[in-house]
Amino acid sequence: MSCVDTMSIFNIILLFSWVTAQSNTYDLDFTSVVKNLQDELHRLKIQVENLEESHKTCVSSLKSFGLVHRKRLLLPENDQSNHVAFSAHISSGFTAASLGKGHEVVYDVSDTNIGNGYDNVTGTFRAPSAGVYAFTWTICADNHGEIEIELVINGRRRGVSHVDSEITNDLDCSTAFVIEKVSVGDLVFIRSTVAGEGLFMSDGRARWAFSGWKLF
Ligand SMILES: *[C@@H]1O[C@H](CO)[C@@H](O)[C@H](O)[C@H]1NC(C)=O
Ligand SMILES: [Ca+2]
Repeated sequence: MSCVDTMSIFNIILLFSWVTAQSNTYDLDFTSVVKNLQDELHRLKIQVENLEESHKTCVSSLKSFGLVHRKRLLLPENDQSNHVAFSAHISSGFTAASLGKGHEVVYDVSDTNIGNGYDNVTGTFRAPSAGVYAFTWTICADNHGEIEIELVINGRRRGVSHVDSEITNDLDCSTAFVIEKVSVGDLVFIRSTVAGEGLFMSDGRARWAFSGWKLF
């Protein structure tokens, strides 16, 4: 079933107004003209009524498809303009000395970057759109490794985690999770808060990772 084009109703209403105006201005010498116009007017009235009726039927049958179908009609499935999700990891192990204190962690491999918000050169995620986002990160200490890491959103600490692996051949990982409302253009990254010590693992066994996605 196809919907009645509302423009055609408007066109008929315009014509209807014009016909009404014309019939008011013609004098009695044009009785036959007026009669023709009245006939035409009557025909158009019926047509408008029919269109209104089928428009009503059309709208109620669209509603009966339910919420999911109505959403699909408004938002095509291939519309991904609002989708944001990224996931990145560090490609190899490193030392505390190479990271240092107060430095941004760069996850050099982008696994997923829908919306292109994550930059694998700087390590910063820049929110492509406003919304409520989930962020998660994992840190892994290798031999004698210890570090504290914070999640920074617009310069403010929004999460923190710590690993400490004192013993050789020991391995200690930590995963943290934060949900935060962000505005478009907000900057989100992971940073070391201390100098740390020892080694950090990021390989086939366990790795440093940073992910985020827009919930709604
Ligand atoms: C880093 O990001 C660039 C630009 O998005 C991409 O082309 C490249 O494949 C990424 N590199 C890795 C190792 O993920
Ligand atoms: Ca320690």
